[in-house]
Amino acid sequence: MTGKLPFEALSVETLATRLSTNEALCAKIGKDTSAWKVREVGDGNLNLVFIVEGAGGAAVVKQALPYVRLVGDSWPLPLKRSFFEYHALTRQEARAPGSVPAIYHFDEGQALIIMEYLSPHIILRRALIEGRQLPNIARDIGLFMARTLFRGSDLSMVTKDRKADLALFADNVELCDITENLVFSDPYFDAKMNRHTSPQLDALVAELRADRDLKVEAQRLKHIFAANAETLLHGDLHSGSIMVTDQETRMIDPEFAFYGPMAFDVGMLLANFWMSFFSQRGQEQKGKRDAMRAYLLGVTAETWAVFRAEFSHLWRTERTGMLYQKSLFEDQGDMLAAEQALDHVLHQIWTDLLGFAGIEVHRRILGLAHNADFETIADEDLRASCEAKALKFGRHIAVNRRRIHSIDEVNTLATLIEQENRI
Ligand code: SR1
Ligand code: MG
Repeated sequence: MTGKLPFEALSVETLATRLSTNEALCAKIGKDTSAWKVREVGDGNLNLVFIVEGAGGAAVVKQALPYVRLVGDSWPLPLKRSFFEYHALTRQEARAPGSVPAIYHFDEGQALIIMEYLSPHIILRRALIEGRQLPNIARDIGLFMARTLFRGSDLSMVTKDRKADLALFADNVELCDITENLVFSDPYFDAKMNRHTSPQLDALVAELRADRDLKVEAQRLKHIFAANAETLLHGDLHSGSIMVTDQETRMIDPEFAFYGPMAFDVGMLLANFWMSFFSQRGQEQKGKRDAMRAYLLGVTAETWAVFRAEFSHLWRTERTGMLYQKSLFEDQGDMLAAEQALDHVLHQIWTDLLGFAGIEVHRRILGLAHNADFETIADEDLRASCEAKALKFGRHIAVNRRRIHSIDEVNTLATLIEQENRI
């Protein structure tokens, strides 16, 4: 298959024939296509994902579709998202080695990426729903975020290179548009594709949509998201974009990558841990989840601590970009000025991440794209009760983000809300 042929979606039936001459794939899994076994495993909202196993091994073939898979061809979406995913993966590998799957081949015309089959990894969201406590995720994800966000910014990069990269990713317009609408706006009015657990949440949803402070804050955050091209973001760093074993953690699916505020990836990620925390009560049929809840709050605290420590380390050792130049601070013997500036930068990330986290929680309960943490709770009253607590938590951290000073404060709030009786 070459990039010159017109785009055609692969299928389980056609994949072996169409990729039989792909050298990278054959080198990985073996040339004998009669031995290839193909499964389609995509459970995300947008793309096709195949696992192809041959006599010599296995690989993943991911292909974008010209529309949103979750909705269908009534919602067209450009194939070029695959181009952005490929380029984001190469940058993430360079900036945080070993944190993403290895890439074997990219075909722009067919919008497909052939990459490493991660096994026995499973999606982190799935592991958390099952109540599994992964020992390394906070460390691995904290390091990934600090390294990619710092090294993709003007704190580190040569300005000319960063501006060229900024221009490249600026074309990922349609994926940004999804986030701008689905995350920041739709949850706060009666948008067409929204849904929520009804009628249980109706009153609370009406209350939130009439909440002036919340709506203004959501739009202030959207303004930061759209106008603050600080670094190359993953852009969709939730627990469904991370694959894990007990030992290993890999980040996948950066098709939403673009230059935006550092706090966005961190906030979205932490929101997904807090949502997992509030969903645990709905998963307790097979046993209490007290230890899991404690684990999840520990993960949020450790992730933020690792992020801060690594970001601070990079600030002190790799600050080679045009921002906060060493020539103004350390080179003049003024170490404290550099530390003071670091405090400001980290404080801004902290304040903004709380806002992004709050609205990420809201959009997963009020918008189009829900998450399995809550969706797998079959008892709707129980699900609504878990969701209501999460909504209340999200509202508090978004609106009060400038008055919250530590992750312990946030986790105490989560614990108090979890223990309250509501609905
Ligand atoms: C229409 S796409 C809905 C969501 O799926 C992706 O994973 C992103 O999170 C997006 O917001
Ligand atoms: Mg995805």
